[in-house]
Amino acid sequence: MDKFLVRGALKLQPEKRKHQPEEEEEAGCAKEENGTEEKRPRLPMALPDEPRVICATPWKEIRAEGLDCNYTVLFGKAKADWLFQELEKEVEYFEGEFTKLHVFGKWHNIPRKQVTYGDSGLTYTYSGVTFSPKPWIPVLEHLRDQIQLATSHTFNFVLINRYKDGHDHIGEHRDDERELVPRSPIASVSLGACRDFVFRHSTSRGKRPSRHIEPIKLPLQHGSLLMMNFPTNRYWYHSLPIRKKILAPRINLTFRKVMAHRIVT
Ligand SMILES: O=C(O)CCC(=O)C(=O)O
Repeated sequence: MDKFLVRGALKLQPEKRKHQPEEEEEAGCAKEENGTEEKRPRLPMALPDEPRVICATPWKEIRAEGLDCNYTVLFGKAKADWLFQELEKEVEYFEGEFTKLHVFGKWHNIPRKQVTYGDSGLTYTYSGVTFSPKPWIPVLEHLRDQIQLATSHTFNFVLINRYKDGHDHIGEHRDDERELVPRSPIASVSLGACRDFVFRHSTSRGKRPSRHIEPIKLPLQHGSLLMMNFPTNRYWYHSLPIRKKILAPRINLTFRKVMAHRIVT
C-alpha cells in the first residue's frame, strides 16, 4: 500500500511493488462477468437507503497454510453497476508525481490509477513525510457502511485502484504496512471486469523457492467482497496479473483500518 502514499517512499523501497513478469493466462472468469454493460439501468441519483446487507451469494471460506480469507458476491448486478458508475463519476484519482514508481533507479508510470480516501484525522508517515487521505465522499461512505454491516468490522481508510483494461495490473506485494491496526482484516471490493487475483506464499516465490506451495487464484467478480483476514498478509503475497484479453475497466477498493495516531520519530 505504501507506493501510492508518498513519492519519498518509492525511492527507499523500489522492489516491493516492482512489476514482475507474469504469465499471460485466460482470466478464470465467466464470459458474462467480463466488464460492465454498455446499457445500464437507470437508477436513482440518491444513494439507496439500505438498513441491512444481504449477500447475493453465501460466504465461501478460502483456507491454506497461513491464509484465511472469505469471499462473497455482496452486490447483485444492478447495484454493482450503479456503484461502478457512481465511482467513475465521483472518484478523483491521484495525478502527477503520485502516479510514478521508482524501480531500479528509473521512474515508471504506475500501471493503473490510484487514490486514497479516509477519516480526516488520519495521517500516514513514510520515510519522514506525512500525507493525508482525501475526505470521504458519499458513494465511498455508503460502500464503507455496507461493508461494515456485512462484516461487523470498521474501516477508516480506503485505497482505490482503477485498471483501465487487462494491461493494467499490480505486482506481487503484501499489505503489511505498520500503519494498519495489528491483525485487522482488509476488505476488498471489486467492481467492473472480472480479474484473477493471485496469492503466492512467501516461501514459494522467485527462481529458487524454499518450498513449493501452490499459488491460489481467485477470479474476483463484479460486486464481490474478499475479506483478507490475519495472518494472510503476513505469509502470502498477492497480485493482479496482466490479462491482455480483458478490454473492460475494473475498480478495486481495499478498505482498511489505520491507526489514528502514530508517533513517528
Ligand atoms: O485490485 C486488486 O484486487 C488488488 C489491489 C491490491 O493488491 C491492493 O490494494 O493492495
